Amino acid sequence: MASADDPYARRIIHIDMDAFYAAVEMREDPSLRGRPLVVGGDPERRGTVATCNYEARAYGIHSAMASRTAKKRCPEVIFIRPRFDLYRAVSAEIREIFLQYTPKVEPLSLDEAYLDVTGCRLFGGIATDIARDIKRRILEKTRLTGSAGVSYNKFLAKIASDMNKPDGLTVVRPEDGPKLVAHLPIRKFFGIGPVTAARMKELGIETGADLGQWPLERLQPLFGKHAEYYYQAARGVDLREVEPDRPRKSLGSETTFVQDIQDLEEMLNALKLRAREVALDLQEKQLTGKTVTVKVKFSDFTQVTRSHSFDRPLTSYRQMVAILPDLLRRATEPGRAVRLLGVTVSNLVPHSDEEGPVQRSLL
Ligand code: TTP
Ligand code: MG
Repeated sequence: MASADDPYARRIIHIDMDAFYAAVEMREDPSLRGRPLVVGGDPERRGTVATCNYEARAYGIHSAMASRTAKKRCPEVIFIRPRFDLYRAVSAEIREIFLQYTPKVEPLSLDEAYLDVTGCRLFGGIATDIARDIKRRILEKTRLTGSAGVSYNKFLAKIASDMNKPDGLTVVRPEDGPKLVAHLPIRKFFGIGPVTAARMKELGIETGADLGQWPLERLQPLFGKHAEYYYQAARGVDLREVEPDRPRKSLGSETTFVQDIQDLEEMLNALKLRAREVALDLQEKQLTGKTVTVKVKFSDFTQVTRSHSFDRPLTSYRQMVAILPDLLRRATEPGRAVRLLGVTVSNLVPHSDEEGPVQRSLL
C-alpha cells in the first residue's frame, strides 16, 4: 500500500459540466438546441456573457465578453437571462451524485468539483471506471453532460477535465504528469493569474518546462510562500488535499506557552485572550454556539477538556468569559504545570437577524 504522503498515490477526479448555464437552458427549451446561445448580458444594454453554448463559441464568443461584442460576432445569437435558482438546483443534484461515491467532495463552483476516490472500493477502485459511472449517472439524472479528469492530484485532474470537452473523460497517469506539465503554458497552472504570469514571462518563464529550470532557492525570494507550490507543480506534483465543505461544527483557539505555567490567574488571563479570539471569529462568521469547552494540556502531554452547555446560544463574550474560571478549575489540579490552553465553542448556530437585518455582535 502506498503511503499517504506519496505524491502519486491518490486518485482524484475533477468534474466540470459542459457549457453549464447554456446546457440547462437548452434542456428546458429544446427549440434552442443547435442555435448560438448566450446566457447573461443583453445586446442592447451593457453586460457580459456568463457563458454560451458551443455553437456560439464557434463565432469566438466566450464567458466574460461584453454582450455587444458577442452580438457583433454573431448577430443572430440568442440572449437568455440567467436563472440561478435552476442552476443551483441542478448543482445540488450533481453534488448528491458525487457524495454517493465518496464523502471527499470539494465543490469549486456550481458546475465543478474535486472528488478524492482513493479509498473508494467501487469498480475495483479503478478511478477511470468510477469517473465514467459518475458521468453516466449525471446524464441519467439531469440529461446534461459533464467532462471528467482523472489523475493523481487536483492540479492535473482539473487540467485533464478540460482537455476533451464536451463529454470528455481524460486520464493523466503518474508517468505522464511531468511531461504534460512541461508543455503547459504557465497561465494554466492553478493559482497563476495574469499578474503572476506576466511577472514570470519577464523572467523568461512561459511553460512548465521553463519553470522547472528554476531551483527552489531562486523561486523563494521572488514568490515567497507560493514558491514551493510552483516548484512542485512544475514537476507534476501537487499535494493539496481535497477539502470537503462540511458545515463547521466548532470554532476554537489555543495557545502553547513558551514555558509551562502553574499560576491559575495567569491561566485565566490566557484563556480570556483565547475566548476573545473565538468571539471575533464567531462574529466574523455570524455564528454563535451553546457549548463552551476548555482544553488543558499538562507538561506531560496528558490532556483534559471540560465543557459547559447553555440552554440558549451565547449572546455575549461576557457570558463565555463568566464560565471560564469554573471550567478551568475543573480541568486543572493545583501545582500541576500546564503547557497549552484552549477555548472552543461548539453546537454552532447562525447568529443573526431574528430582529432585523442588523448584524449582531458577541463583543
Ligand atoms: P465554466 O465551467 O467555466 O464554463 P461552462 O460550464 O459554461 O463551459 P465549459 O465548462 O464547457 O467550458 O463555468 C460554469 C458556469 O459558471 C457557466 O456556465 C456560467 C458561469 N460563469 C460565469 O457566470 N462567468 C464566467 O466568467 C465564467 C467563466 C462562468
Ligand atoms: Mg463548466
